[in-house]
Amino acid sequence: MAGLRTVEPTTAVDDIMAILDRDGAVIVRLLLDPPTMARIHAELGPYLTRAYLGEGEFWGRKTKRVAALVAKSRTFAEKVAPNPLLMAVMDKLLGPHCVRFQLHVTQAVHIGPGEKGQILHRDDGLLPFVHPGPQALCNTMWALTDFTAANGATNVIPGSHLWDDDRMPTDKDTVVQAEMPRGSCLIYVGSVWHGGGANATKDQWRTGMICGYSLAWLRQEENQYVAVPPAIARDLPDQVQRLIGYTNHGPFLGWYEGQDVHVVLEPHVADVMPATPEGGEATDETRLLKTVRFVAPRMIGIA
Ligand SMILES: O=C(O)CCC(=O)C(=O)O
Ligand SMILES: [Fe+2]
Repeated sequence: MAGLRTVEPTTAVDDIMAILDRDGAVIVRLLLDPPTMARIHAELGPYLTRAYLGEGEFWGRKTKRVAALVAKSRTFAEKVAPNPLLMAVMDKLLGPHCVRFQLHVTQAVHIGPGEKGQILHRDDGLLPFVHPGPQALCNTMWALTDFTAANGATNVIPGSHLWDDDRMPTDKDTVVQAEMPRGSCLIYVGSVWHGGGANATKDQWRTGMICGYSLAWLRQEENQYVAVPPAIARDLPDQVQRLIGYTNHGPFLGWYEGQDVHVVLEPHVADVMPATPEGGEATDETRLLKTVRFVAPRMIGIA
């Protein structure tokens, strides 16, 4: 049974892909520097303080969760979500199955002293795909504090991404913890079995951030348009706007008024497209809409 490998940020993407193919997970050590992580921690601090403890076996009872991280931390939006190494990995992993990939979920997971281990699960269990199969999503877990065996470093079963749907984890399976210093990042594909670790410390909180990506023709786990509404998204870098979903998948999926939904973030576009004058000619915008309606069914072979 494979272990959990740790690589450096300078490691070739193909080497990272080979580890992901074999193990379903890999740790990238110090992918961001500790001062950047400290800045994110400071931006999220007030939200973590105010957050409620969870309820139940999955969410934990001594664990706080804070989502919508793109809206709450500018540093997360600029440095974590579009991280170049992660973009390169997602390009290789998800790229072959989509025109583009998207941000799927963001969530800080703040595990308190005395918390039990989270139930092991597959993050892609939310989607109706058969295992094994191509990855529909891939999540990452960033260490905002050091992740140690004692404070609840994420549990992973290396190699379990290849299991079929009938196989469940048992005591015989080797569970490895993703121990890593602050600023490091665990990349784990959607089908690998994993869960938050138990926090056996008396006084340490283990703080991590989930940042996940999925094929952009799927529904996102976290509704990014509500989490990051246009009024906030408008100020983000173009790449991040598109990553969170403010662009179409190919020409026809996710459009707004027949156009690339990115227009809602552009300053010259009215929030709602005006109606054409009665009996008037189609404007460029309405013409586009008609083209979409006409062409799309033919493209998928039903007309
Ligand atoms: O907190 C962790 O280490 C993992 C959390 C997790 O897997 C989840 O909430 O889906
Ligand atoms: Fe998970």
